Amino acid sequence: MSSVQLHEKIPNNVSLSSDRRLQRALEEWQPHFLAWWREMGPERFQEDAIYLRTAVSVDAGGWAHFDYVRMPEYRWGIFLAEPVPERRIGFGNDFGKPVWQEVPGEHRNTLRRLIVTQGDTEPASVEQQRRLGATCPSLYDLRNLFQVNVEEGRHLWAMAYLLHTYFGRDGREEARALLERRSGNPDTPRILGAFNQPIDDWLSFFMFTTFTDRDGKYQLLALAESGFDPLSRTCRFMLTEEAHHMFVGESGMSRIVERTAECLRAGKEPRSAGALDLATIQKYLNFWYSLSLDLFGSEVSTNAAQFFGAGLKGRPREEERYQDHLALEGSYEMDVYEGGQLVPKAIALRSAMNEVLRDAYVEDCLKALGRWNKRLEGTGAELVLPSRRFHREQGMFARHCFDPAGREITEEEFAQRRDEWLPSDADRAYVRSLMAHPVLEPGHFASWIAPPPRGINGQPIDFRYVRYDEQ
Ligand code: BYC
Repeated sequence: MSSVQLHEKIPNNVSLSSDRRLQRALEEWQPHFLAWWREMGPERFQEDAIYLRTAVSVDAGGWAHFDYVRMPEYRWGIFLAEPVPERRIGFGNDFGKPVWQEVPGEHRNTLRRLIVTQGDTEPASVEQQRRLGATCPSLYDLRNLFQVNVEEGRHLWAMAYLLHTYFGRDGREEARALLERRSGNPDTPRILGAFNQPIDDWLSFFMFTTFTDRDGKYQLLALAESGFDPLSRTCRFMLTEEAHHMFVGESGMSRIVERTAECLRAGKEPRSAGALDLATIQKYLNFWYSLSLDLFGSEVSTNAAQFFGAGLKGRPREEERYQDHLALEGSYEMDVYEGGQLVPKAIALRSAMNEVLRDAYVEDCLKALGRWNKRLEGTGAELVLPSRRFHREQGMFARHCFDPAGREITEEEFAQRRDEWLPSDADRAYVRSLMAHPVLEPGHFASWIAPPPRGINGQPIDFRYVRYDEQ
């Protein structure tokens, strides 16, 4: 097993000290990262002690250590999952050949683009969430937010490491640019759509961590299959952290839905009881789910075919789930536009890889929804996933309008009914009014969210997860 160097300036399990040039390059990047964190990381609470989990080893059981940490002192490190001995490329044109430990020249640009796109999302999400501390529903939730934020920071380190190590000068420039783009800034936006949307309230935060982090899970699963072994190992370790982010989203939403269900069962209108009504929850769900569907790219994509053919980005759990790892002959049936009409067509499987990945994602989202709906049992109400054609900005449905059931409608009808389906200004104002103040008393929770069933790492629910103003 590779040993973990925890006490170096940059904690790592990649023997960083044996490569002085790389170590120097990353040590030069580190202060820029910290300056970015101070400028664009969480507002307030930077000097407070937060009960955080830090990666200390990469083996299955004991990689996490919990303690109070000030966020700027978090031990952001470089951790790769253990190598799989004799690993071979699992799909595409080079199927069966040994995996690459260096970047093959012919795949250099494509691979760099994939890594930059992945890397760009990590700081973006921290920027999007930076103001949430001011309206947190409890210390428990505040701590979870910061845990997600520091781990996104670590994921940024993971991608910056790959760029510095394998892409020379271009890689160093790209790593700097990851710290320079800004979520939502029209002049220097983040690369992907969903990462330029503000996340200024906790309903959006929990929807984002349920649906957008779940895109992260599927993209990481696809990149974990990569023939470029350092990327695969990096993504495998990131997936262990990603699971916690989805837990934060899904359990946060469950607790919101539980509060709403309590009101409904008691015959109270949720808004009158300081909770969230189901119509508002559904609209936020529609919004974040549709933006997250966009993150899988076009239904028919030559990029996706190229990524697969080159052995750079596979299908989740390629070896166990699929028999044909070349995907040269199969096809995928989907409706496509021809002469303005949607008609069923068989698309060459490699060109449909974005849709294959999106299918796995949708199936996983349905499971999350099923768990939320369990909380609503007995109320006669439920939440649903809208059609994947609804409110799309990428892919073939982007130039058309659909209602949430997937029925094609005119632009005028969409504009007229938009506020029935997506958060209106009034909905956003209501959500903001519910979340106007932070709840910072240990063990207390805002009116719109139920307490969690248990605390973090065996601690009680009223534990001081954030020791604010104690420095
Ligand atoms: N917004 O063939 P197309 C995560 C661009 S989340 C804006 O349709 P392709 C996380 C595309 O770049 C996971 N632009 O798509 C979660 C291309 O541009 P160029 C992040 C978009 O290339 C929460 C053009 O449209 N990881 O980790 O097959 C918190 C046509 O491309 C969008 C990855 O995404 C969009 N939504 O697939 C923190 C994995 N969609 O080349 C973190 C790496 C597409 O014409 N990225 N475009 O300039 C990829 O695998 C692919 O780039 C994509 C797109 C799946 C995103």
